[in-house]
Amino acid sequence: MKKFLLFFILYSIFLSVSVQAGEIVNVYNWSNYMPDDVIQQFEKETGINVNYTTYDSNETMYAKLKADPDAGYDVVVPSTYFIDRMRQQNMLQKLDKTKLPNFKNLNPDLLNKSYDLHNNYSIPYLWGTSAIVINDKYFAKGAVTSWADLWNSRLRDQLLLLDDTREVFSMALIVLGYSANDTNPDHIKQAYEKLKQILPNVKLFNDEAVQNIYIDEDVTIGMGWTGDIFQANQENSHVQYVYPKEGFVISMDNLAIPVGAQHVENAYKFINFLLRPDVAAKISMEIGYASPNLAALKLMPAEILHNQIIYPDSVTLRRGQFQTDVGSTDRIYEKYLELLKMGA
Ligand code: N2P
Repeated sequence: MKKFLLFFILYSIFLSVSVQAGEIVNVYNWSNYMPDDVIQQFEKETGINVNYTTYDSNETMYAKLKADPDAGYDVVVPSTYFIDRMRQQNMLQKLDKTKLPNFKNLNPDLLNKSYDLHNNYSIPYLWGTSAIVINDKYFAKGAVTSWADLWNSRLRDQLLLLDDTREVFSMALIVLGYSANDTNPDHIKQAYEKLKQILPNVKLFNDEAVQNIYIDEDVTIGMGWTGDIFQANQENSHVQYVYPKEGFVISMDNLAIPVGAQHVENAYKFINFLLRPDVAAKISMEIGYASPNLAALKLMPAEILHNQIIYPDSVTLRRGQFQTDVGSTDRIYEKYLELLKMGA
């Protein structure tokens, strides 16, 4: 009996170790960026466990991988401008597209861009914008139409700004008439000076709880990202998204496999699963960001495809600026954001 028990214990340890060793994928994604049931569906269909952790900014994810390339992440989701940087710094694996048959579902218009000319390192996941958010109980429609309006002294201590270096600076650069991807240190300094003037209006910087803050009306005006505001608007229809007349930023986030990934085959399976039309449609509709997956768009109802928060019309889209890498200038941006937040 004892021997049998010992054998049984050893056998179960062996089993659990071998299952865990092969059947896992470590996914490191933006917070609030994938529905739980998509993860569960993948686990159920494949038997691969998803070890899912989140980050709040490209900078956090990048710093973690830079400090420890063997951190064990198998899939990460950098924005295009970080794909560019990480690819150049040999932080990402070259992808074998034969392992991603669902790649064919992607919109060709969103592929082969300068940040990764042949999509050898990145697979588009979702795209979206950042714009003004108002609660129309407190701000009449049409009363706030431009980023510049957020500097109005009547908004003292009221604004939510995204806790994201490039997004905050883009707002100021656009107001000053510069590109959101400006690399001229003098322009960035001017943007910093401009942002210092908005500080008295800032109630908080946040990027992880944005939707709840607007739903609960803890803040009734500020900035936000597409998906957070789509979801907030579903819960509280007074939360509205306004595309500023001076222009706004368009960003896309992309699936990639870091060089240190230990479960590469599972990473491919996971990415290919996310590219499946039904899965991509579910993600886009639940999270509220636009899908780069053409086959998925075909599965979506008209009310989603015509939702102005997720899919702004072509005239509005023309005011969008696609976010690109600013190289080492990013350090200047980060330094100024720190200074700014110290004064907040
Ligand atoms: C997820 C935010 C990701 C958008 N909550 C940044 N492009």
